[in-house]
Amino acid sequence: MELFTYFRSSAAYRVRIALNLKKIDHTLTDVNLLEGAHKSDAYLDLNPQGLVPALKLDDGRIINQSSAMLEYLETVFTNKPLLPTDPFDAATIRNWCNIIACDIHPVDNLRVLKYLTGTLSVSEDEKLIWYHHWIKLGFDALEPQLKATPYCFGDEVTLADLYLIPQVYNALRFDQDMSAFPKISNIYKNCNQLDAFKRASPDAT
Ligand SMILES: N[C@@H](CCC(=O)N[C@@H](CS)C(=O)NCC(=O)O)C(=O)O
Repeated sequence: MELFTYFRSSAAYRVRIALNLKKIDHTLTDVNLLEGAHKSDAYLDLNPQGLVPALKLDDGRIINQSSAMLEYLETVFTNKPLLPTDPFDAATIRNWCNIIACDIHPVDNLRVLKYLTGTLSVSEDEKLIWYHHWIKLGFDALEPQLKATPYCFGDEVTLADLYLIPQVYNALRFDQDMSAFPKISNIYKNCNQLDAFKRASPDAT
């Protein structure tokens, strides 16, 4: 399959980790967000929202939205499960994923930050205050819940780790103070020891 990706896209980073963990044969095609490649007619044919990532299956069908991609990969490629079989445990992990995917990432996304500084003429300092506020609110909720032994839910990597690590990478890039989040910081360190996470990192792609 082919993943349309941008190295710093947190949503694409989640899917890159899954493709690596599940050892799925794939290629990465760069969509340069800074050059506006996601707004080209060719890319809008793939993803009408003009957002990265998009996943093209081997038969040419396209999946948009990283959560839908991860659900598809989890259903079809069962060699490395990323959710436990217990329904309550799986719901707990999805809860953590959604804190990141629904409540942190959308308000700190590139287009939102650009809207703040462009259309609303917010200063760079105020933009950072906005960014740090929403990250802190989400991480405050996650920190007491996560196990960090050594991953989010225990000794197996789960979907929660695939959402958390890209969000922490992004937070560090924006100089987030992580001192109140020792468990999140440990999970970040532990996951980044794993080859699948290393190869998916913006630093490696
Ligand atoms: N909910 C979407 C979010 C996708 C998204 O926001 N992608 C960002 C990069 S992480 C993007 O393409 N941003 C382009 C822009 O903001 O202009 C998903 O999970 O796929």
